[in-house]
Amino acid sequence: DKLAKAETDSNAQQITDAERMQWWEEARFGMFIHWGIYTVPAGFYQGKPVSNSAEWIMNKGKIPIAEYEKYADQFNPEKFDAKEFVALAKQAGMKYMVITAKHHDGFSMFDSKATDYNIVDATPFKRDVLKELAKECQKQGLKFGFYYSQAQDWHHPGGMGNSWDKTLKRVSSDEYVYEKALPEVKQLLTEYGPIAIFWWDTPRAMTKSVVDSLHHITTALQPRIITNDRLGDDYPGDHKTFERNGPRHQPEARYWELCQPVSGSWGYRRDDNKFKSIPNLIRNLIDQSSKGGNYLLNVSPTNEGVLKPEAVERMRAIGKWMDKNSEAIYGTQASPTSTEPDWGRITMKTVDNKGLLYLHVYNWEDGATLPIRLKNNVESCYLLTDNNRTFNTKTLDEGIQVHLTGKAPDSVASVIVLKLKEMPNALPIQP
Ligand code: FUL
Repeated sequence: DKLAKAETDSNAQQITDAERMQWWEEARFGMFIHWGIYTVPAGFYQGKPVSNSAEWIMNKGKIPIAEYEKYADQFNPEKFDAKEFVALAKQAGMKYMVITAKHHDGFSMFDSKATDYNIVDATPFKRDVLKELAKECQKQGLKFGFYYSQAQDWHHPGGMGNSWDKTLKRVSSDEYVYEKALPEVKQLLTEYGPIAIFWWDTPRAMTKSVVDSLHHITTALQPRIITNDRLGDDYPGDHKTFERNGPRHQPEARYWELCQPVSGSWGYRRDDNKFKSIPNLIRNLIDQSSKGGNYLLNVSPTNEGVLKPEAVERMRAIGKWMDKNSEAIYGTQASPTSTEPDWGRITMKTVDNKGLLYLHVYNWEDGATLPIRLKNNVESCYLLTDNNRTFNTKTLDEGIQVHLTGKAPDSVASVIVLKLKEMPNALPIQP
């Protein structure tokens, strides 16, 4: 059968982890999408706002299953256009997309064979949005992956988390796994083309044998797949996840990712106006890169299937900055020296055994000196967007000094290239 064949293929291919992770590590930037029937109540239940994150409304509002199910009847996002979403992600400079296939509420956003409680069978919309996005990503050259809530399922009587609906006749969690989670995961990995990422959520109360089964079919069916650390308690996955706030220092894990909503909530809520500012978003991307991590920025389609103008405006603005500066993001490594200098951030590449540093200057002042704690000789120093604009540097005992002149070329982050004559040699961290 398909699984056996896939296993043989995967044994034949045998790629190393580093090879498998390469595109992901170079990508640095992806789009996260939280979308489900919770966009119908959009954060409000019985006239009142419920919970910060709109996708939790069923749980936080203790909405009975029979009542929550009715949101599906009103889910008709007719303005949805997969092509536009993928194009926008690309325009922003994102290299991959991860979308909620099933969130904790248990509603499947695809034509699930395991349950009718899905977007095709239970809504007037009747379209498999995951299939449309998968196809469009392939067409436009974006890596594509799924978020899947494997443990929590507030709709299934064996799923974890629903303690408020007393009409629910509990069955064992194994029953849930074998009836719904496993078959759905299998379907997602066989009917949607190449799946680059499986983003598990959350590692609660999963038995070892279930974790092993889920892990096994995932990697057997898509040998190049990348998974996060949220499948089971002792399951490291390929990469570590940070949520909402990134690390202050470079984490020990080689591969890690910060996911963060562009506004306050993951899923769309109609009163959410906590949009992060454009400079903040661009600097968040730079910040993760400077510590060697990826940035998965979440957007929330509405019940009509579109993004709010504030979100679109932000994606485009990030894209504008990336159009000029993406060389300082893609394929870079963490800063070889202190991770949070007060003037900005540093990313780095190695070219011909020499350090190529990108200084992302946030606070630019004419005549100011940027201290870089490196003991190196400088080959050249110039503005990334204009290599005729060069800067004087000095190598002193306390490190390299870069002298800024003139006005800031970019009000959010101006990137200076600092080419070293050797590999970077960091001075000890100052006490
Ligand atoms: C969490 C979930 O509970 C949130 O709803 C959201 O999906 C976030 C990315 O992960 O664990």
